[in-house]
Amino acid sequence: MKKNLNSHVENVSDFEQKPLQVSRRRFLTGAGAVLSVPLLAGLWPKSALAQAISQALPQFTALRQAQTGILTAAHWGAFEAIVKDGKMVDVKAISDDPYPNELITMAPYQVHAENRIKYPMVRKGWLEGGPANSQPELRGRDEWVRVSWDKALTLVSDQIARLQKEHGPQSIYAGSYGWKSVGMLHNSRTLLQRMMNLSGGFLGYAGDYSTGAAQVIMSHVVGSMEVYEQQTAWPNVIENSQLVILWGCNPMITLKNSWNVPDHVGQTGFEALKKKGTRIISIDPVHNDSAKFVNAQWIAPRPYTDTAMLIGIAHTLLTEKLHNPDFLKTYTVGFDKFEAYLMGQDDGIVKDANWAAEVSGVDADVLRQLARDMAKNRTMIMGGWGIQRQHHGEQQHWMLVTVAAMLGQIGLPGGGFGFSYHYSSGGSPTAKGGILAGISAGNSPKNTPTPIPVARIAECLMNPGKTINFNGAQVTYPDVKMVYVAGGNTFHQHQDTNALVKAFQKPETIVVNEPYWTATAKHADIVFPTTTSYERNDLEMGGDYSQLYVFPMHQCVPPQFESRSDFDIFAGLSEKLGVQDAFTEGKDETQWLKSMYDDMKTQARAARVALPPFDMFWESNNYVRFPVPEENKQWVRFADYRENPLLNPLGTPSGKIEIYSDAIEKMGYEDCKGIPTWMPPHEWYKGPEAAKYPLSLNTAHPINRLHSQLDNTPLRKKYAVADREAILIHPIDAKTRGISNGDLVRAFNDRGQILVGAVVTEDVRQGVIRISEGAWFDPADPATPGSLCKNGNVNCLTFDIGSSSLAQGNCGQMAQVEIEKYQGPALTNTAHAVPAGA
Ligand SMILES: Nc1nc2c(c(=O)[nH]1)N[C@H]1C(S)=C(S)[C@@H](COP(=O)(O)OP(=O)(O)OC[C@H]3O[C@@H](n4cnc5c(=O)[nH]c(N)nc54)[C@H](O)[C@@H]3O)O[C@H]1N2
Ligand SMILES: Nc1nc2c(c(=O)[nH]1)N[C@H]1C(S)=C(S)[C@@H](COP(=O)(O)OP(=O)(O)OC[C@H]3O[C@@H](n4cnc5c(=O)[nH]c(N)nc54)[C@H](O)[C@@H]3O)O[C@H]1N2
Ligand SMILES: [Mo]
Repeated sequence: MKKNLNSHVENVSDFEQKPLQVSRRRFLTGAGAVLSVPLLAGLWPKSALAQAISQALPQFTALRQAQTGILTAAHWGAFEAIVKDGKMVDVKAISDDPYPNELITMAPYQVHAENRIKYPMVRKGWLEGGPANSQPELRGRDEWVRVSWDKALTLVSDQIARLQKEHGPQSIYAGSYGWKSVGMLHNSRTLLQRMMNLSGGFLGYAGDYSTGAAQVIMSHVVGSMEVYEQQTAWPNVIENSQLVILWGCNPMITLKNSWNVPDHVGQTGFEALKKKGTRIISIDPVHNDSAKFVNAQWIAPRPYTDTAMLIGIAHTLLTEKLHNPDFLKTYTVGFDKFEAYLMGQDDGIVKDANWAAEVSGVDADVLRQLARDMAKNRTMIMGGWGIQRQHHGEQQHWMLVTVAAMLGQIGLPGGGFGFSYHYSSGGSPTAKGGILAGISAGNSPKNTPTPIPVARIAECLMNPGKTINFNGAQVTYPDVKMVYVAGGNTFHQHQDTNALVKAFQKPETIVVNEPYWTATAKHADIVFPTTTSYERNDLEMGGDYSQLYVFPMHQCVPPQFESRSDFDIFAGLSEKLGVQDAFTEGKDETQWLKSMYDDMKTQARAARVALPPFDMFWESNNYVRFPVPEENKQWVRFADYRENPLLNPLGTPSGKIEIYSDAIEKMGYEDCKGIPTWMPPHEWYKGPEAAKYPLSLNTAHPINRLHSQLDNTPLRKKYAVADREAILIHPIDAKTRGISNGDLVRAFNDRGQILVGAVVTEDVRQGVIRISEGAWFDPADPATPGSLCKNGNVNCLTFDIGSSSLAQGNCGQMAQVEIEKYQGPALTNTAHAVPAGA
């Protein structure tokens, strides 16, 4: 079976296509597509092609008779947009979405949001002083000046050309991490990098915010990033798993959105487990929605202590002889070293269930029973990623694999572990057809600098010349003079926002492409107004792992105000930099889409799946759903390794699962050793900081948003409390502080303070507070560092250090905090307001 795309890394491919003419006018009027049904009807069932297509894709002809709107798609699903008088007014989910996501109903509000950036804008200080005298301390509170497109493009291209010449590509950070919108052509980040590669290169990043720690440690332990791999297929899990452990995993929420267009098959898997009555245990400091949905048993540890829990479980497995020595011998290396650690041979500390209970706050008996239940049953451990977005976050997934290896069920039907059941429908069986390749970033020039770990950006800006460890290598931070963001929201994604404010005062020039006045846009010098995906034509796959659908994304409404697509913006900059032909390859939007489609069609033909010609596909206002081969429905991760470890070795140095990694041991890091190890985190309930800040923070991904996306829509009414981001507080913690449901609360520590609205609930463990990531940063007084964020951006409270010398992942899911009832003056939330002059 084909290996899956790494869903965070664009499928990079180059293709030479003969541009074919499709009428541009027809292309732009997506609504006209509805009229073309007779064309299809005329073709069917006469020609051989039509017969081949209807055989391979029965859905393409059978579905979508009663079309009402314009078919498009988003991270939250595919839908038809209803447009009246040039305005998007409503949406309708496609009929075969098994779990339509309410977030699609926000599309009209995305297009017509009040805080759209309307025109190219330049910050006054920068416009008057230029990059050398721009008064960078005014970023985030300066006035804005409207300029023409030509002027804005010239200002930016002049800086790119000058910096390339005077300081080289390392002076321009154009990594631009972020979730942008779906679409294989209008991929803002790739387009930015394409333009930069053609005009001299740029400083990029390594890793991501999602799985920074896990993806690096897993490469050493199982030989691949693992977190973005296809999982044992759902039908196989439903049939064979007797016990499912959700370890820091909230799939019914996180499956709502995907990197590509979601197929929402994952939710049907959990629903099937629930119907069958499969036993499920959720291990999470929060009684999350998934645990409630599947009626799971809830075990609530102290946050950030999962590694200790797992070590305690390992001790029970070993001492009660519940482990599988044959599996460990054949398929793993280094268990003896881990065993010595468990038994305390070096440090004199026996790490049994009692020891783990003392660290994690979970009863030793519960841990012992958990070990026994896991050993007795066919057990699938589904690990989420919040547990690795932590200091020493590498250890959690390493320990999950170690416990799974001790159980010896890896590679068996319904057994082992899976780190992507909660993400983009891992386990949704892979279809057979073609895969769309997006536009590529092209080749990097020879003098391209070494990328920095993505979450070290603020430290990099503050410390040019500093060298850090990173996965056995060293990275030296260059002197960054320009930051270019397209498709990400740095002021949401990054930890320790108040430190970021300072770091963002370092570069000479900051450029942002954005549809909205986010905090990142507000902290820039030059802002290009960008279209939403509903204002342009594109194509996208549906189902990241399943590759089940190909969706057309028809333009629904014209570009709003003076906004332009990222493609047009970078084509414009390329023109000024003299590389326009190489950037566009002489193709317009239509020609790009047709060439991508044709390339995929060729692949599909090789897989014996006939596709309609591009024009017909586009005009049908329909999507393609590829067939799913029966054998893929029973696919088992690691089955081939289990069957023949010599023929199918893992990509690790030993070819086996590495419970001990010689490669890591030799790196000699204090904060990531050769075996999985419990190390107290930077901040936690037993650390010295807990005296002042006793509450442990949980920053889970929001139920009704994608990160910061959609915070500026009416969906907010569903989750905002007193018009701020919600904070979940245990009744006892609330009572001792005199806080009631609905109260305004100030949450604070030494790094920052935020205003949030209280939800008093027993759904959180005592001593834990939850504030979801993604509320837009809105400082009460932008001139005073660390002033109260009026909207509740949780990253004002988190700290900005790497997970360890190994992965340098972010630690967004932890911090010690105190809260109090807010007694200060009434404060208007201005997070979604437009700045002065705009
Ligand atoms: N404390 C804490 N912090 C976290 C996390 C956590 O768990 N806790 N999670 C982390 C994780 S896993 C992630 S992935 C990051 C996510 O961080 P981001 O990916 O930065 O978050 P988004 O809110 O999706 O930001 C995307 C931005 O792109 C813009 N955009 C959308 N479409 C387009 C387009 O077509 N063109 C352009 N130019 N812009 C567009 C949107 O308006 C939005 O501002 O956050 C990380 N931060
Ligand atoms: N609705 C929605 N879906 C999304 C996203 C979104 O923003 N909104 N973002 C997408 C992205 S980019 C990503 S990376 C994934 C994120 O997927 P995850 O990283 O798995 O999601 P989180 O919500 O951060 O964490 C999952 C669970 O871990 C728990 N948890 C946190 N800390 C601990 C701990 O110390 N111990 C234990 N045992 N549990 C803990 C949280 O309470 C939460 O219920 O989701 C994707 N899906
Ligand atoms: Mo993520």
